[in-house]
Amino acid sequence: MAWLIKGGWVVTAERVEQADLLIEGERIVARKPGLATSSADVLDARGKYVLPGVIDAHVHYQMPIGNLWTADDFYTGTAAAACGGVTTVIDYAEPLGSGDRLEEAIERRLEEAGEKAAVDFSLHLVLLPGHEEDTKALQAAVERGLVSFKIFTTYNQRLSYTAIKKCIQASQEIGALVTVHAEDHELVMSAREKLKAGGRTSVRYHALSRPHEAEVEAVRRLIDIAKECQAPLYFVHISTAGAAELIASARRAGLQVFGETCPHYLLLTDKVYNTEDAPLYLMCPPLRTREDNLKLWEVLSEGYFQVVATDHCSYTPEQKLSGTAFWDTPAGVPGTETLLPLLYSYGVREGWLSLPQLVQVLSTNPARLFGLYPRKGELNPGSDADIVIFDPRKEIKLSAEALHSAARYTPFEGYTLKGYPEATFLRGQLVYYQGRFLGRPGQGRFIPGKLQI
Ligand code: DUC
Ligand code: ZN
Ligand code: ZN
Repeated sequence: MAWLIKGGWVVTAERVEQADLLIEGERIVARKPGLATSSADVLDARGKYVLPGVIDAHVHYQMPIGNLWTADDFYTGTAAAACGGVTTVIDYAEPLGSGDRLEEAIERRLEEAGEKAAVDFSLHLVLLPGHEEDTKALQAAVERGLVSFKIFTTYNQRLSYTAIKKCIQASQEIGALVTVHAEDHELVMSAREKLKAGGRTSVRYHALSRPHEAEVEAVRRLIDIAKECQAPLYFVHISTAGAAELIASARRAGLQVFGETCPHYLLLTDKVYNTEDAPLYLMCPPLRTREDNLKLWEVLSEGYFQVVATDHCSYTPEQKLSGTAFWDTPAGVPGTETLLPLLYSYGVREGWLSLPQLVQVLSTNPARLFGLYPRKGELNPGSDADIVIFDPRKEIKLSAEALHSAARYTPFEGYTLKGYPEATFLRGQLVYYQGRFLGRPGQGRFIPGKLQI
């Protein structure tokens, strides 16, 4: 099967240029103006952008929490992803407890994802207390293609700051990248206890229960550790201006500190917690203020954040509304399908990001950081033919009805989008075209990460 994508504006991390793309089988084989062939299907891309497939570097599909499961499994989650121009997702292999062997957690997750995924996938490996000591298992994980580890400073899964230092050192020796959910546990717990003591337990108090300072303090301490170890460190879902500034200044000082933020932290504020729909917007860390939104855009625009991902963790409205307090409402929002069009409309059109920057933060940078480059994140001959045709003139009002996640709602309901994906190719196969998903479960492959040395 061959495709010729003709006459579009090809956008890469470096530039925008008018060129044709020739796809044969699963790969891109040529990129230049004026390509012609009689043996390929032709897609007319005039007036459209041709982008490398988006990589959502932070998703949670098919995840149990208490006696609930996320609404999206690997099939519905990745089908929705394809409809948003996302061709690779990075989910998590998570051990059941500190006693669970990492190898088993990895094989379990590979099987779950492999059966159902409709786009390609990679996995971060969650480490629970004690796993950081098992350097043999960490090494084996890297050899299996899991080149990034995930740790927490809060929740039951948390590692102490001392254990985190060991983890960072061990990972550095192996060459793996540590990614971290940074909220200081003591500060979160003390805010929670104060609210509980005052009877302020509803979701209205969610933002106060996980204060800005908790994120800022954890980021500050972790940057100090990264500096001491001279090691790289990646912060997931940064939500506050304070943490963003710390990451920017660490990078200015030459540290290998990486930052990720999410569309909800760029666009939404904690005002929604005063509405009836508050539970639908509950995620951790919580939404912040307009000033935080603006600082995050600024830091992203200046290149101090490397990745925008979604932390897609979807529940239905019924599941979200089943809680009674801020601590027992399932945390997380859907987002993968709307990642690209939101970032285009509110990032590129508003002047925060150039088109090459859009490609950097949604595709090329996550591909590089998580060992998928140049197979992913690039539009060169030899790269996988993961391609989005994006129509900058298509205007829509976002509505969950037109989306594909099993969540059946979007936190961005009613947002106006100018620019929307028209087609998505996954390794040369058309998996989405003009509103319709054309792929199938199990079509997605595990892409082993490779350390870049
Ligand atoms: N926060 C997380 O850290 N993970 C999943 C969902 C959420 O809200
Ligand atoms: Zn998290
Ligand atoms: Zn997450």
